[in-house]
Amino acid sequence: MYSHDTRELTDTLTDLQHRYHDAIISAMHIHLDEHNCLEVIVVKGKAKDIKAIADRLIGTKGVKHGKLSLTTTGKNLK
Ligand code: NI
Repeated sequence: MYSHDTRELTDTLTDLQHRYHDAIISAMHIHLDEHNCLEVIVVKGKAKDIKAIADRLIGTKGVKHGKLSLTTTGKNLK
């Protein structure tokens, strides 16, 4: 979640998503109110790679809040 009032931040986040286009399957942008935007980004790949992408996006200066949620199709699931 971030404020789109900082144009540079919006550009930075978009640039990052293009950099990781191989892993990013889908992105949804929600205009929460007059200032704040929420982006939900679906990423597929190895956990360590996904964590690195999440850390980079969430760690970008100006991002107010971010959370990584992981799931798996792993063999141990029944
Ligand atoms: Ni928005």
